[in-house]
Amino acid sequence: MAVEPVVYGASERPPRGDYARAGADYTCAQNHAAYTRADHDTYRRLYERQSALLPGLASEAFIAALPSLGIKDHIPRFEEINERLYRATRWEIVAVPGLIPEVPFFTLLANRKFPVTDWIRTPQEFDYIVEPDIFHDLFGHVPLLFNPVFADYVQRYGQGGLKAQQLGACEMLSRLYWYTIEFGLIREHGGLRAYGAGILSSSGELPYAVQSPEPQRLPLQLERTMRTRYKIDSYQQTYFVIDSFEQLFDMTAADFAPVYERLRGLGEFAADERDGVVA
Ligand code: HBI
Ligand code: FE
Repeated sequence: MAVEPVVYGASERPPRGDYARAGADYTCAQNHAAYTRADHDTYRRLYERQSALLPGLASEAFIAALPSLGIKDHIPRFEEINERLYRATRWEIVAVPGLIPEVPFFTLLANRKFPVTDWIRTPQEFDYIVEPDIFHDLFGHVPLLFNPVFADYVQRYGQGGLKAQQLGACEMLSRLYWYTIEFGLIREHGGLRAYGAGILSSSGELPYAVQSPEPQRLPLQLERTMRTRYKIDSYQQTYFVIDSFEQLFDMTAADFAPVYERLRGLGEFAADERDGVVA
């Protein structure tokens, strides 16, 4: 499909986080003409800096999948990515105005739709932004949706989320999302590599998560992970390590209801609490 010419700032930029433009399922249209030259330049610069950091730090599956994003010198049109993504794993990305409530989020994932924030950070926020913007979602999350095993895990996670919501267990399940899809590490060739989007889209946290002696790294274990609290505005103090994406997929085959019951009676771990078991 020929890449259509980019039109700059042809229409009013939707105010960041303007949820009035979203439908009942919290999705909205990506107004590609509304991005300004500065928006496209920010995307290009972020992509350039982050992709240069990947060798030796990002998982092989991520590095292999990244070119599937296609465009790197301006913000891609979602339909261009969806053409390839749907062919690869029957997933598609949908535009959202930002973070959305858990049930609509789980519902989209359960239907193999990944919500991608449609605005980009300002040049002033180049190095750090707390909430996920289009670069975090596209660069961090979308490439691994081209990986069939990981793509099936994310859908299963969404289906599990809808069940967790009925059991009042969203907080425990969101820790699993946090410590895998957002901040997960994987063992490769005897070393550690990042596969979590929050690490892969961060210029500072990528080397920190994989190389720093500061944080603790534990083997991913369902109950320990679901009992471990996390912080959203600093580097992680605990990372959980898997051996393969199959391990993630197989882990979510079980019914989590009895696990939630068992965990409800047990205490939680602080984000930096050490218990001696090292990955
Ligand atoms: N909304 N757009 C968006 N992206 C997310 O990653 C996201 C969300 N809402 C809720 C959420 N993540 C987490 O609470 C999950 O753990 C459920
Ligand atoms: Fe994310």
